[in-house]
Amino acid sequence: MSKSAQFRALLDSPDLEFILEAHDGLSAKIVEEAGFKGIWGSGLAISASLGVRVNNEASWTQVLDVVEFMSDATGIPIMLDADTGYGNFNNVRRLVAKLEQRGVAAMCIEDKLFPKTNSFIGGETQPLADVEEFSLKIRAAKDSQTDSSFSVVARVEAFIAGWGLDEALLRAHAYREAGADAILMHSKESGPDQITAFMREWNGAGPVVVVPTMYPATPPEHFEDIGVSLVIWANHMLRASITAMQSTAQRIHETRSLMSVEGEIATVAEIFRLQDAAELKDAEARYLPRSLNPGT
Ligand code: SPV
Ligand code: MG
Repeated sequence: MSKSAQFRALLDSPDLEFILEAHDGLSAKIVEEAGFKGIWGSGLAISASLGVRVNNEASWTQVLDVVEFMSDATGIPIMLDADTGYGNFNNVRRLVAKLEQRGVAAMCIEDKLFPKTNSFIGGETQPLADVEEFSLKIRAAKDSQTDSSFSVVARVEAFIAGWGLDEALLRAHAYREAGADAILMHSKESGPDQITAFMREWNGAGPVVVVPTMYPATPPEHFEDIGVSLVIWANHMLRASITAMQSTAQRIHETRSLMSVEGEIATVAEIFRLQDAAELKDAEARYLPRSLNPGT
């Protein structure tokens, strides 16, 4: 199955599925090795790993380069968090073409304005996109894809921006009607009540994706019970690496020695394994003339 077909199957399967954030080739590979069936190419995590803010400070082609490394490094599908689509319908059409070329299975776009602002920073003051304009953007994305399995997920920011259930439902139905393969309903409340209320009224009108960053204590069974299709663990590889890197940097700096961390961090051999250095060694034995390959 192609990566895009694999991702579509995650959305359409009756089972609750999970994908985890990655932000570069290495983290993507680690997510795959852990057993996940898909990867969230998080805008927050990719921008943070590049040392910039999430407000579209990294250009869309710079993000594309990162997601290409992620795609090359893995065999499971990636959904790119494409923020607001980096422009209007026309920018989105070109984005879809480029994502397809790079083997990215899906993209998620959100109904806010370019340049984007993070949903967890002062959300109430964030203007939403016009419903018709955003619906047509989804339509343009769906019309422009050449791989019929490429998925477009429409993210509704109504709850984030302080609107209620009616606005969330109106937008979700409009985007589904426009061709979205799934709806991502976002919430920043500390419990799942907004999502639960939405799911009741939505009544199975299409696959729903959620991002429980702010309601992490919700048991997975609850998402199953209310009919969610896909859960995104949106930033946990980045956060884990920040904690590990801060601690390692501090300890090496304070002790002026590597012995404070040696034995607790990945070995150099583990780096080589993750890079599949063994494959290159095999290839050298086959393709390098013996005179240039003294190791054989
Ligand atoms: C991201 O991971 O970049 C997201 C999810 O968009 S959130 O940060 O929850 O808005
Ligand atoms: Mg994002």
